[in-house]
Amino acid sequence: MLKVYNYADLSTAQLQELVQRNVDPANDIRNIVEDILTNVQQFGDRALFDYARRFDGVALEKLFLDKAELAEIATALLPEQKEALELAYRNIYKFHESQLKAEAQIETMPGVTCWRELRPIEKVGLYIPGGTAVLPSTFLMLGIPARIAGCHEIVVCSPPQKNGKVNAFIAYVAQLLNIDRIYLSGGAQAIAAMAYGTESITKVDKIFGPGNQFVTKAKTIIQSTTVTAIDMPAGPSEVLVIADETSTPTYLAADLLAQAEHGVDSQSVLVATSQVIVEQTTAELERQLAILPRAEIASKAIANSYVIVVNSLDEAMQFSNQYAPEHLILATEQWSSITDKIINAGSVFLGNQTPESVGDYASGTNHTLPTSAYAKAYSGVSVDSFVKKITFQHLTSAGIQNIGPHVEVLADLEGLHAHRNAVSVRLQH
Ligand code: HSO
Ligand code: ZN
Repeated sequence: MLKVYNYADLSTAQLQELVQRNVDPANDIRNIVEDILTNVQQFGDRALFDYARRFDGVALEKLFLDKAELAEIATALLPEQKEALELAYRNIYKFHESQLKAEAQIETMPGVTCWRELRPIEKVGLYIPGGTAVLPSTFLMLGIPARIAGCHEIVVCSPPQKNGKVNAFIAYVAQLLNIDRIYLSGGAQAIAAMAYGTESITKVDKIFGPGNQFVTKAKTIIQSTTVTAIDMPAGPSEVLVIADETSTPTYLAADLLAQAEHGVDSQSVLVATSQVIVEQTTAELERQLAILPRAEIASKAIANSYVIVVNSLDEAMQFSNQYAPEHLILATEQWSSITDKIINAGSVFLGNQTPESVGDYASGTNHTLPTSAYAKAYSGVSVDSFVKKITFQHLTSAGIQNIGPHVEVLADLEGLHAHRNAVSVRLQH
């Protein structure tokens, strides 16, 4: 059951311990992952076939599914399933499209103009996990901004099911995104394939997507050893819910459990100003948990979760900013009075009618978000994650006359004569 703490009674050390999570539990798997990376780098496709046999239990005939095969698999969908995926697609597309904005050209002084232009990252790799829950929504969350950004090549890897295929929902999303090939590779080996390239998989410039601790470890290793970038270091998913006497315990319990069912290492934190609400929520949580199909996973996550009782919403925000949650739910009618106090959070859900689930699937925001307090410095995935912003400048002859003498002085004070000269030769006539 949920442990309950009183904020006022917690020492700084205890607080620090409570907000601490994911202190690289995956370090002990480093050797295994490094082995996989080396094998894929050395043996390419052959290693991928081999790992599919060993880890996914399937003897693949070929490494990918093509457009026709994906279309055939997707015929299994019911009309309402297609409709829901299409609605999610449209909302996510609409919201992300608004992120593509051209910036103004700025004349910093007469004749000197600076600006930035976006260019897509040419080749991106999307990792769509298989695991205990297959998440076609993650495919939408990564594929849509990649398409909007205009990435030239989108490589998609997903672990094969026992029948050597991918799940029908993943196949349908591939159709929506106009992706014509899914590589049947999962785990650290898929990350290695996209980072190094193999005979059939293109080496990409940036890899996106969540995964288990092997995937995450592989991503952090390739980020520091190759020029391939990653979206962000991903840890177990988490939610922090702020509640007061205007909250509804049934909703609170449901939101905490929605997070908990993701994985045994997920964390759900309730920060409440009302002891009564806490008691009602924990009772409700027991009731709802008992009938969840994924109760076994969720109850382990709940055992790893807690409640903090605070004196005010301000105090709740203080704790939340220290925790820096991936998802923050302000489950109170007073939400608008505290939103400007939010400093650290991945994505925020305002009021009692805004469950995290809507953002996980379909409201339009991205669900690939910074976990493990990375929200202190990272943003969630967006179109920005798929582009580079290149700066440009142009000087007219009046511009170089205006700025040149000052740059000569600056070059002099740094003792860089060739720098000064590059300006001086232009000022002489
Ligand atoms: N809450 C997860 C995303 C997700 N939920 C996918 C359901 N499907 C991480 O933001
Ligand atoms: Zn979720």
